[in-house]
Amino acid sequence: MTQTQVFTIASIPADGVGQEVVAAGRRVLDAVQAQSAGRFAFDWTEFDWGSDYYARHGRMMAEDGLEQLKDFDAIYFGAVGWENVPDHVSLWGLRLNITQNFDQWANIRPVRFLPGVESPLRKADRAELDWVVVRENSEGEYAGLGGRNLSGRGPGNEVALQTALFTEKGCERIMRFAFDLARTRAVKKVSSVTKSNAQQYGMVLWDEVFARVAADYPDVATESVLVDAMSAKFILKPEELSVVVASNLNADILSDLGSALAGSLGLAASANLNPERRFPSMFEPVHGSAPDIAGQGISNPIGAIASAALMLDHFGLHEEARRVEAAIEAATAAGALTRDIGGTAGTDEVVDAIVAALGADLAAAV
Ligand code: GGG
Repeated sequence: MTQTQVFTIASIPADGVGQEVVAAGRRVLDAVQAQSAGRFAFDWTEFDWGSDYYARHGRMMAEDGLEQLKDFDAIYFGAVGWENVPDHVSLWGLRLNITQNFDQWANIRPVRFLPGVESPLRKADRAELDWVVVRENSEGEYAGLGGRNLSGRGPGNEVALQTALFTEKGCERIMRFAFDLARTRAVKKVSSVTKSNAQQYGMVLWDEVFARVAADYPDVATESVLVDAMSAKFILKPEELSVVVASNLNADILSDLGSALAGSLGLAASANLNPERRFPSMFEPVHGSAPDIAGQGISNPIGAIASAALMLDHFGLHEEARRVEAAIEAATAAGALTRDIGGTAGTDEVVDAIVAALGADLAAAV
């Protein structure tokens, strides 16, 4: 008898719709596990960290939270942000605490157009659109460097510094990651997002490293585009995109634009990777906690489920990852759509459709 391979997963649903979409992703992974005939299993541990935890303990996660997480194979995350905690406190206290301290320096955010989901882009009906935003996830504008001072001068005189950090090493590793990813794709191209006309230190270093790294990948096409022009390109010429590499803030903004163009922020998946695997990587939908719809059972689970597919890839379960992605497509094509993408289905109905599609594809294969 073959031994079951066990993957340990720390789940942190955290705030708002994070609770519903993590539960949805777990249901899909339960189905994948059940269909594996004992080949592999997921061993879940759930952590109740987040803004409710903050209300009880005055912090977003346990003091030794990183120690508790460090030996898991992966972290499955929901969303962070609630009205009882200032946004910068909740973000730095939980999500960024994990991404920064576990050196999850590569954040991949695929932009996928799904059948049955209307895009605000008319072009999406005519062209095959599929690109991935690679976000530098450890430094740039999110380095957390700066401070506030001079408040003693009185009201209206305070000063704040928010300093972006660009290191040659940080730029080089994310760019090599982007080029290696481009080599695995049908269109071998990397677009670098810059703003070096205005930001003459950090972004000029970014451009120089990009040119140097590009020279090692002569088989991959390149372009360097200002962030303002890139946002126009996302809308006007998205068919020219394959891998888009950008600094922390620029990539965050562009990936929201990308998922909105695909139909909804609720669809977008992401993986925060520590490629060296010194620490667990973290998988989460791009969207936040959505307080306006939380607890109503209507949130879109697809971003979280597609993030679970990225986690399967991370475990080396590539066939299963493709099956989950195909099941998502089958569900949307059949009209299992939440309200944000023009349907009337609730979260559970969409999960039911995805789980059914997984079962149907397995039945067809035997
Ligand atoms: N699941 C992603 C999430 O909770 N995001 C909350 C957020 O505000 N993130 C800001 C950022 O990642 O830049």
